[in-house]
Amino acid sequence: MKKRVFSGIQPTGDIHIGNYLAAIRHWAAMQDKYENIFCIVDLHAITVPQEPKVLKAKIREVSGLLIAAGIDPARSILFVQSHVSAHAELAWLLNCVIPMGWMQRMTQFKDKSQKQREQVTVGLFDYPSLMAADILLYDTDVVPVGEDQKQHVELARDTAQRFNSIYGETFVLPEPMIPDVGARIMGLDDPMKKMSKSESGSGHAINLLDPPEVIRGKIMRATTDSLREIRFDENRPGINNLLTIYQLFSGDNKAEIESRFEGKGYADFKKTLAEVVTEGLRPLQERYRELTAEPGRIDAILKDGADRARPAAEKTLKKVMDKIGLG
Ligand code: AQP
Repeated sequence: MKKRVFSGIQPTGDIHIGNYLAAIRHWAAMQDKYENIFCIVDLHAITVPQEPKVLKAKIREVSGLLIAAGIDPARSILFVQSHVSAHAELAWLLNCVIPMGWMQRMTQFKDKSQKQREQVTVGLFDYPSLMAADILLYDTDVVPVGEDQKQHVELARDTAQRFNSIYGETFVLPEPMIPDVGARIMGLDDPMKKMSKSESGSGHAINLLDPPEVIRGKIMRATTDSLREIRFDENRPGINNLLTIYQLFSGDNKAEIESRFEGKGYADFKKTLAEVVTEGLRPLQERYRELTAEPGRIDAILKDGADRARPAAEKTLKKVMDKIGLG
């Protein structure tokens, strides 16, 4: 029996190479090894304000990008979270099991609530409970994510354990799967901050649909340091981040890369990096254009995905309600 993978992505902002290198490309690569469910988590997206028309369009855009990046709807289930109501229902039930103290320790809420200030919603605080519901509904074994989501997957596991110990064996305990390289891609303008969709600076992130000249401009302006040596060094976050991006797109090892750029300047390295990233994204961009030229194709894939996800989700929800004594 193959293990089950579940992972999600928010249809917010522009999907960037951090999302791609740490999560999406691994999802695509592991499709034969695991049984896969990938979810466009629109209920998570509304934990911060969204423009309704933009949100609707982003759901299609992100779905199209996942398919263009290699998620095969024949081998994997791809669907939109709000199309399967069991996600919101289980989140409520888990709210009544998760202690407040666990939620108060979540660092992403602390970071995001500082950005939102007076607009912070209860939903933003409750985000990890909904994420636990997403994962636990499908008897998930493995959750491939970037480093920033590790704490939330651990909370899902702790929640499963707590529920099982109160009500008896119910949930499978999920494990996070974090890549060894590229688990946290940093912003090009500020390599101390993780690359993020919600950062506004035009030089912050390389987006998957950026044209070559935009990619080149962002990389040429990327923050480095006043040293000249092109070497992997965690104490030099700017150049280290660019080299990591180079490593992941080229597939070469660190020693090969360092010797290739020995004695070269930052400008030469950045030009080559821009070419490698542009070439790495070209097939994905072409497939995305082909896919979006066919009206209704993405909607049909998403409907089929929800129809395939729903029975498993409803079965788990019913089991949980029975255990709690509801209905
Ligand atoms: N900078 C990053 N480096 C590595 N992995 C990252 N991920 C996000 N940013 C980086 C991973 O991408 C997957 C999907 O992300 P998401 O949209 O569900 O969640 P997020 O972490 O909230 O993404 P962003 O880009 O930071 O968006 P905002 O600004 O809206 O918060 C996840 O596996 C995530 O770990």
